[in-house]
Order: sequence, then structure tokens, then C-alpha cells
Amino acid sequence: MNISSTDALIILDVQNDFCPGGTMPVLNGELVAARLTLVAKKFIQKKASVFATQEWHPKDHSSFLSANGQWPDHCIQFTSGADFHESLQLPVESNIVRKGSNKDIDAYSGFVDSQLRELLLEKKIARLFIGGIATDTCVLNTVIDAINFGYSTHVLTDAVAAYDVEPGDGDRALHLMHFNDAELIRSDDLSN
Ligand code: VGL
Repeated sequence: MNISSTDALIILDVQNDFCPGGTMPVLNGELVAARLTLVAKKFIQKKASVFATQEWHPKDHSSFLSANGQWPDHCIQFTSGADFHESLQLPVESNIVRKGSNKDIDAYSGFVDSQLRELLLEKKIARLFIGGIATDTCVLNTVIDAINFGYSTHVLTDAVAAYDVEPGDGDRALHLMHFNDAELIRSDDLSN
């Protein structure tokens, strides 16, 4: 597949708290980070855009167990847990999109409580290529929103990682994305 200037790579939440050593790690988070570093470089070489989302929660976010939510405290603003994983090296041209800073909004999609939609419209993006963490939460919800907004949406299956709270959750999420018309591709399907 050829990448062009109306394409965008969206890298979802490749942050320390979601990687090994963090408060709610996925298996292979660091491998996803390294893979997306290479993909991001390719997108910039092709004059396409790169967006990286970053969960940016206040310390009393409603999704936290400490606030009767569902998840361990994670990605708290200005802590190292919210930093991107060191294996994710973003080109300087990348756009960082923070999400989840409203404590009362518990959303997985990169389009909720963020500027992502406005930025994509501003840059006249038509096709999306999505990878990151986690397949069964943020990736799934972002992909479904992207399709509903009318984007031709591709998921990089070798650059995502799942929580698998129930075994198979990640695979079921990929099936659901495909069923909803997302294209499942691998990063080496992108031409050099
Ligand atoms: C996420 C669960 C809770 C994610 C964020 O980014 O995938 N998952 N908060």
C-alpha cells in the first residue's frame, strides 16, 4: 500500500503505565512501541501525518479504582506513567493529542475528550492507519468511531496489544473491527 499526504497514522496511548512495569501493562507493549517508531518514520518520509494520543488523567479520574472506577490509577498528568514509552521515538513532525483530562468522562476512544477530530479535519486527512494500546479498549473504540466519521480505516495488527482481561478479548475486538469494515493489515503491507 502506498502512503500519501492525506493519510494519517494514529498511535494510541503507547505510555509507560500501559507497558511492562506500568500500573496496567499489556503483554508486548514495548514491542508495539518499537514497531510504531518505524511506521511513524515511514509516514513522515511519505509526507503523511502522525498523531500520538496520550491519556492525561487528573489524579481523581472517575475510571480509577480509587474513585470506584474499573482500572488501577494510570496516566496521571505530569507523572512518568503518562510519558510515552522510551521505545516509541516520535518524529518531531508528530502531533501529540492529549485525552481524558476531564475527570468525569470515562472514554476509550481517541476521539472523545480530545482535539483529534478537529486536527484530522484541519489537515484534510482521508485515510487512517491505527496502532497502539490496547486492542480491546482504546483501539477498538477509536476504530469504530473513525469508521462512523467516514474514514477509510486500517488497523496495523502487528502494532497493537491487548489486555485480554478475558482470554481472546483482543482477537474478538479485531473481528469486530473487521466486521465493521476496518481493514486489517500488517505494517509491512505499507510500501517503502
Ligand atoms: C485504556 C483502559 C483504560 C487504553 C485506557 O488506552 O486502552 N484502556 N484506560
